[in-house]
Amino acid sequence: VALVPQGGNTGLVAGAVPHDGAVVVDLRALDHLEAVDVAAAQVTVGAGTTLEALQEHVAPHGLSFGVDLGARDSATVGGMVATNAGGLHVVRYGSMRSQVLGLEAVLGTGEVVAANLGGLVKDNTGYDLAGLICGSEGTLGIVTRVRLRLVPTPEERLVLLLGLPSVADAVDVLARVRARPTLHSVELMRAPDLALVEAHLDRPFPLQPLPPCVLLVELAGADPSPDLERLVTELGLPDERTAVAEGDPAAAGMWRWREAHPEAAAALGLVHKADVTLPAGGLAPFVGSVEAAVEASAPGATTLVYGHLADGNLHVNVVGPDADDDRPLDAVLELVLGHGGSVSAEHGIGRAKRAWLLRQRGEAAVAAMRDLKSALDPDGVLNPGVLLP
Ligand code: 2HG
Ligand code: ZN
Repeated sequence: VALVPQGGNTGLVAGAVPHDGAVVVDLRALDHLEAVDVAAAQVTVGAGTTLEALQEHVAPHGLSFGVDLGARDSATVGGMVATNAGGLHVVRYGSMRSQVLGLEAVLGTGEVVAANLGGLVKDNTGYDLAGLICGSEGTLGIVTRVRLRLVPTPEERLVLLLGLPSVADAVDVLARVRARPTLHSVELMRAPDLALVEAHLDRPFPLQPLPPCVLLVELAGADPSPDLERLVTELGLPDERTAVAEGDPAAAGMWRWREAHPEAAAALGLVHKADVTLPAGGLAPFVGSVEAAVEASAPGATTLVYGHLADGNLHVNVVGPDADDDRPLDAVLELVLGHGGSVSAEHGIGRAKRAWLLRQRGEAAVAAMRDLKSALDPDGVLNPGVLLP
């Protein structure tokens, strides 16, 4: 019987959607939290633990989890491992794979594999099974427990909004801040999309009139203020082009503008989603041409572009075309490949992007993936139809 592992059901590439009589394996009941190992700054949790429950569990110890994302109240650790989730702080801590020290998973054979659940930081004894299962989208094993690395909670957190004339200017700012150890996030937003978010949230954005391009920069650490002051002085922007939020509630208020982008798109209708990475040099040309590429195949469509600029990761949301009309997204992904990017940055391949895997990775890599799949799941019962074409 085909099995479809499912966590918080927050995936965006249909990787946890059952088809053809497949049975959903709902993992949310595996939500046990083991004691935090403060000396090692690690914790073991069940796969069904939500990101928010994990964050709340470790916070009293002055520790945080390195991955954060908007769906924190429902996304589960197991799903985040299976999809190698990225989120808001990849520039500082890396994506999910960088946080996973070990895991327990049930393979397609029924065999239970425990890979470094003890959390040894150094263990050079052969293949990295935890790293392999991370990002395998439920096709090699069903994750049941995870040993995670934790990070010290930064003492202070500052969120800065910068209004800029263009995406090229935003990429210049990125070059100025990338080396700062306080850097936690650099997120891109644009005026037309912010206007939609303003309508959705029914309040005005802090910078008026809306600048063509806005960067949200989060700096955190023992004292992030000098880095912030240096950046603001170097950029020499007029006062109405910057806004600063200090501390948690105010910072979360700033983040709301960025996190509400998917909701604002969904309020317009069915959203076609692309989650792509571009090399730094391709970011401005891509943003400059993506709307025209969509318009050519779907006249009148609304295109939102926003994302994690520091990772080269942009989210393109297209509203207007019918559910089964793949042409606008195909145009976006062609453009991405033309710029040397990736058709999936952090959401995975799922069912939605399967047709693109060969183009992205090439025959030899996909053949090696198939060989791994048949070794660990010889009967093909784990999430068939996901990831591999
Ligand atoms: C985000 O960064 C998420 O907001 C979702 O990855 C992006 O819905 C999307 O396209
Ligand atoms: Zn994202």
